[in-house]
Amino acid sequence: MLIDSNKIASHNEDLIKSHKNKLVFTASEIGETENIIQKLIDFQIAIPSWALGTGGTRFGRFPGGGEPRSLEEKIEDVGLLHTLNNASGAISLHIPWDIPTDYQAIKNLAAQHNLKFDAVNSNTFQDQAGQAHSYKFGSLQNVNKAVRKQAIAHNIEVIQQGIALGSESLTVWLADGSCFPGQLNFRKAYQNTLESLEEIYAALPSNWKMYLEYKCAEPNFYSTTVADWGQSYSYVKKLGGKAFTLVDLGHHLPNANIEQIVSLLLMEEKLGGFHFNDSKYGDDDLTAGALKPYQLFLIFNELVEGMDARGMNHAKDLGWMIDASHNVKDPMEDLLQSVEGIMVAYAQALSVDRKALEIAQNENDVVTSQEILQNAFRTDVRALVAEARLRSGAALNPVGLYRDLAVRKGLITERGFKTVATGL
Ligand code: AOS
Ligand code: ZN
Ligand code: ZN
Repeated sequence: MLIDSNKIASHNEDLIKSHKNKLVFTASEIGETENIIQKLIDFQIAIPSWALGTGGTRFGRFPGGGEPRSLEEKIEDVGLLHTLNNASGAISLHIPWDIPTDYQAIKNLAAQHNLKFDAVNSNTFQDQAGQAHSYKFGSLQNVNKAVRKQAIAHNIEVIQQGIALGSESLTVWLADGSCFPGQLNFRKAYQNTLESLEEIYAALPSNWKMYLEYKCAEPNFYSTTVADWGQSYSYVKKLGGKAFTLVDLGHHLPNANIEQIVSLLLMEEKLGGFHFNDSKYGDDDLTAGALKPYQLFLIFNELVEGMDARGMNHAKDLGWMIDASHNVKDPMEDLLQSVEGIMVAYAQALSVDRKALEIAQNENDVVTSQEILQNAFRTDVRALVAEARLRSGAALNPVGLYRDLAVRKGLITERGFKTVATGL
């Protein structure tokens, strides 16, 4: 299924008048907007292959129909999203859920949809059929060397897969940890994990990055071996210049100051990238910006400030990805909403009056500092995000057009109602 550019053009035609009115008003509020719009056009957020099907919970799963049955169909789905918003120009694969049979064909298909291959993800949190050793008691941390060797070999295999596709980074998320006090010697678990990571790191090509994701809990509920940013930082610092910490917004203890974590990791040159989502209780992967949009804005505020201070390219120098799971929504609609939420937060951060903020901070003018941030957050920047889409040939209202074109119905006709996405 493909979306005709004429359909996008006529959708935009219908909305253009009211859009232009909003844009004029936004520009009158913000002032210089061209620079912001260009940055929004350049910004791309990778879509994880596992977010295109309904995730479900351990209690049940309610498939939505027309879900991708293969890697090819996952690429087609991301292609549809990218056609609608021109902001989802990359896919992140999960090995072994997404092993290609024909690499060149997969690369060609991705290129047809203007998609790049973002970070490849390894999986040592599930046992696969035919695997010699179980990960029940951890992978890279395991007390049994044979298990560690198997998990290391898997990660190296994932790097090879990524090289074949033109990916340039590996994301390692470990379920490793313990369920009960006393189960694990923390120091030995750390040492084993470090040694294992060193072997994987040694297999990275010179232009690659390794992202080490942390998570405070789940699936282990007493300890996680890479539980927080300090622990991830301690590993990546020892590993070397190609290793970075990855921040998944859903992986913190309640009330953690994620924007401060981001700022300091950036300063230490150890921030690698993001898994965007939102959450109320834990890693429940709600739509990015659905619950705590002010937090998302504050995170982007630190990103823009810190990246500009280091002369970094916003679009290229960090890995931007969504990590989400969907129980009741059409996953494609949710992803469009997530991208929009992220873009809005980024646009708000770009509109912050940084000079005025710096002056207020240096004068210890707490009220003015807060006013500057809140003013940026409360200014409606959606017309800027829409304008970025318009200029790059995408839809003014992606979710609206997705519905008008009955994309899901088309996918169900093509693929059938009872489809099961590969993966979780
Ligand atoms: C797990 O909680 C992490 O967020 C992972 O990044 C990710 O969800 C997983 O690798 C996908 O299976
Ligand atoms: Zn994640
Ligand atoms: Zn997660």
